[in-house]
Amino acid sequence: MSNPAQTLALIGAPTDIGAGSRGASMGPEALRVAGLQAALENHGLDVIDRGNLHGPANPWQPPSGGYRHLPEVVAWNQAVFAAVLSELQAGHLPVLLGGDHCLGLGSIAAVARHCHDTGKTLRVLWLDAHADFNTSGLTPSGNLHGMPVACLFGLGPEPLTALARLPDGRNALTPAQIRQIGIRSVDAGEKRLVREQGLEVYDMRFIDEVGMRETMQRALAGMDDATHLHVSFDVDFLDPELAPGVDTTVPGGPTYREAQLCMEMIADSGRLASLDIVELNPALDVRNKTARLAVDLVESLFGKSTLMRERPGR
Ligand code: HAR
Ligand code: MN
Ligand code: MN
Ligand code: MN
Repeated sequence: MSNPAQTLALIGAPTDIGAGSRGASMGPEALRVAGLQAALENHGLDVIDRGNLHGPANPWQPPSGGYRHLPEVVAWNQAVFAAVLSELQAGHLPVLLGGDHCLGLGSIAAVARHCHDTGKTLRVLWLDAHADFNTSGLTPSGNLHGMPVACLFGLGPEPLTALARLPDGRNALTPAQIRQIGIRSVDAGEKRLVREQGLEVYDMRFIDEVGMRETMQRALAGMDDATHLHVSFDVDFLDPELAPGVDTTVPGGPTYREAQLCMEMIADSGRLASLDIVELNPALDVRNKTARLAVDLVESLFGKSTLMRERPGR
């Protein structure tokens, strides 16, 4: 099965405005230096690099009213929303190069808008060590990269929830539309909210017990021709031994083979239609190895290994 859109548009969003450390602003360039475009072109994909979006500098201030840098986060997300929506409208598959994960709000809000406009059903896979489901009252840090999923559900500051609101007044996301995979660090209050909202979470304990194959079969179940699949790939999903170049490492993530299988099974679904690659922090990386691993995995996400053999049951 081929992907619904074969022209990829790379969109750089060089900011660390929602993070707890500086450096994710260098993420887009590190992914380019690691050869992202050429790697994807080698698999027969048409890839356009749109260059970088622009937005406010990081003022590095403490939280105010429960949020750090809210006006700047809003500005960056508005830019991401516009860029992602315009690529979708052009029939392209947007690949957001973050930047920290607060940008997942603008990206997925644009995808939800596009699905609303075109009658598609949205499915989001959130690959992350974290649930990113904090609110101003729950967050231990005020960092907005810990809150984008809650904002997409309408739980967050008005300028961000407004960006994620559909023309018919609904929020961009409901619990039925998202699957979180690889989760292993959730704050106490955040955990209560995740349960209350009924999020479908395949945490590391679940992956330990049932394996990545069964996990992905469940996460990808129930999609059809009308499904737009969005993957939000927070690089801290990966085990920090493999991927040290992130702000918030959490031990005990997926191994190299588990991560590959996860990506390969998404590729096999044939539904991938938009992607975020976020939280890569080159200031904390070792010889760009985390960026190179991210490129390797994204190749699998677009079917690198699919070329090698027919899989059973396809
Ligand atoms: N839960 C913590 C907080 O809200 C850490 C969030 C870290 N988030 C990311 N993205 N790195 O997943 O501050
Ligand atoms: Mn075109
Ligand atoms: Mn995240
Ligand atoms: Mn994370």
